[in-house]
Amino acid sequence: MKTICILGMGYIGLPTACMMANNGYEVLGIDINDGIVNNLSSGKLHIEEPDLEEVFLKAFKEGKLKVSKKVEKSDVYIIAVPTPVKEDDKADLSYVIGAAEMIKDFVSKDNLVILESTSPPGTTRNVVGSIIEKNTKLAAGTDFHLAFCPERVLPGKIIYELVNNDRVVGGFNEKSAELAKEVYRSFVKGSIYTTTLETSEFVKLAENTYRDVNIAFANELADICEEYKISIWDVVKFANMHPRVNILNPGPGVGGHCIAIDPWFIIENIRKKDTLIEKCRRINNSRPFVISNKIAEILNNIKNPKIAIFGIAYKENVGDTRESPALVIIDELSKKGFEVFIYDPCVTNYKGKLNSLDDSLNDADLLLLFAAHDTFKGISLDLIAQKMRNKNIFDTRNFYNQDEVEKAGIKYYRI
Ligand code: SAJ
Repeated sequence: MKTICILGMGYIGLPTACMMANNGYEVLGIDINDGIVNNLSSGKLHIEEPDLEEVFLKAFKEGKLKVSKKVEKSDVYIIAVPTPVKEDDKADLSYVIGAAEMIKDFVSKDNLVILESTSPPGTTRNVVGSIIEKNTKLAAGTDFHLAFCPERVLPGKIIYELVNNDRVVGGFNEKSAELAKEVYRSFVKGSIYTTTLETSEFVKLAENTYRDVNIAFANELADICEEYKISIWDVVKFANMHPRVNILNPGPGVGGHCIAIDPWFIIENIRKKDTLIEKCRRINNSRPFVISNKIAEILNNIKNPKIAIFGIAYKENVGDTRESPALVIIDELSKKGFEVFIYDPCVTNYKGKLNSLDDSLNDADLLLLFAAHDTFKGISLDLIAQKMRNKNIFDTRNFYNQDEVEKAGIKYYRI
């Protein structure tokens, strides 16, 4: 197998395409978005991610990675398109279906088709496999090979984790799994385990759900700690000194394109009602409202209150605002009549208005620290205090040191 066609040039498809192109394959990257295709075809990236530029430019300059809107005949087809969640909390498989439709006329005998997009169990077999089988009259597992290879990389560390993380590859049968394993082996240094299609689909969902449930637990503990007037941050720190305890951090909500979405895919087709998974999703989704209510209490007596929000990316040191709870907080605060100024030097593709540091801080009544970007460490607390009208910091990430904040004459509030 020498040629690979990858559908979806996003956060996962593009880095994967680069790695495969730099490790022996001729890769054709496909995207339905003209802007992305034009940019990549002229050597320009649309995603900010450490080390991505280097691997992309290598693949691009050596002619191993080409980008187009049109699928061509290949040995391997990899689908790496988004699977958002719909209003009814069910998976929106329209991009996966669209991608399968795009390749169905090209798949021929002995080709390998891989789904990477996080999907409800059964999607590889019943959606992707079915579309190809119906169209080609070829049988999955015998005439063509079918696999699910979920990505596990952390935004902000994508290239490192793409190479070093272990992978769990599901196959229609052993042959399909082994062939898919071989493709990833070209650049993955971690172990690659093989299993069935549905197990690997479920494993991916279980990983992200584990994190969501753990964060919901931390958020619930945070609320309880508040009643007891003890610090959740101390509780997490000390509890995690136990060798078998690892509580994650509470926060202003769970964002991003994975953890806030994937738990719904586990429960969407099951008979069991009232699941822990759904409860945890709802706890995490309620966080932006909890935070905005607390801010409203703090600023209760202030006329025409102005809030400076530091960081609206869904988490620290990334530029991605997808599913960011900050957007819900901004909406809530605006509805309550607050003037909200946004300072986020990491974010480049936000559709709303971003403000400068000065414009955000000048005469502000409260600084809300949402995403704990490293660059915020360089902004002195004295400068912050000097510019604000009323000096309040609400820290959702345990980012600031309370003593230092108070020494600068700022009132400090923390989850
Ligand atoms: N968060 C907390 N408390 C924490 C950790 C995170 O509130 O202790 C919040 C973050 O602020 C953020 C959200 O959760 O809003 C998700 O951040 P994250 O760093 O936990 O995860 P993602 O979404 O950036 O990446 C996850 C990873 N999954 C796991 O760690 C199990 C990554 O490995 C996956 O590849 C990725 O989802 C994905 O694409 O599925």
